[in-house]
Amino acid sequence: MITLYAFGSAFGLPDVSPFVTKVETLLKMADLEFAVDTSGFNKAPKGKLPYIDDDGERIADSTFIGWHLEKKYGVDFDKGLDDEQRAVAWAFEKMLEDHTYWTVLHSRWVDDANFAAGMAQFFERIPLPMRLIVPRMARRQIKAELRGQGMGRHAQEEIVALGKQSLDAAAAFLAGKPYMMGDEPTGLDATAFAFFAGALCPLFETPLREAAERHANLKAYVGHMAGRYYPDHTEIARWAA
Ligand SMILES: N[C@@H](CCC(=O)N[C@@H](CS)C(=O)NCC(=O)O)C(=O)O
Repeated sequence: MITLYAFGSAFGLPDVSPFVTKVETLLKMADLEFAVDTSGFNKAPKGKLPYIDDDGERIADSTFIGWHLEKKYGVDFDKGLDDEQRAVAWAFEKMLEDHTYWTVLHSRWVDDANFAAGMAQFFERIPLPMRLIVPRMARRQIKAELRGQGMGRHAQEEIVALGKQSLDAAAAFLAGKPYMMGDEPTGLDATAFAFFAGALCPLFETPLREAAERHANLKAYVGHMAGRYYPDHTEIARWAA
């Protein structure tokens, strides 16, 4: 039995974390049965979500989870791709996860209005008295991580310009195709869907959302990925319309 440790659905997104959504989508792509548990953050092996428990084996980090599923269940998320295409898929995946991610994180956590509308509301789920302490602590920690990674040292307009460049690049690469790598979904689509849906989330007032909304193909892609893997999440389909 596989258990996916997640934060939980919010803001109309399957999960607040794009990395959790990525893993959930990979599990759906692999047609594997799994349960979602939103109470595992305190026991996360690497202090982050997602991680999974697969019959007693714990695997942390979305990339290692993907590799584990491929190895244990004989899945190839990049089936049909040649070596060059696999290299391109890897590069796009890591652009979104290790670069674009920080621009999205900045827009959700540093901007006061977005924090109040988003994460501050999410933390309302935490029981008292932790609810009074955790949001401020978490925000301070995220700001420190943004600074440590380097993105947080840039001016707001510079961060937006970097995020926009990634979204434009992804939309240009997607042009004329139903999925990122062609006619069939591959592992990259789990990441791309998670990040594009997060960027399009209307709750957050950010130039990154405007940049994503300008790409009709990116919106349509989020719509048909949601229809295929999250038919019950009708809100995403609305943003994509
Ligand atoms: N490289 C990790 C990234 C996971 C990650 O950054 N998770 C964030 C949420 S989006 C997290 O758990 N943050 C909590 C923290 O840093 O305290 C993966 O691919 O799974």
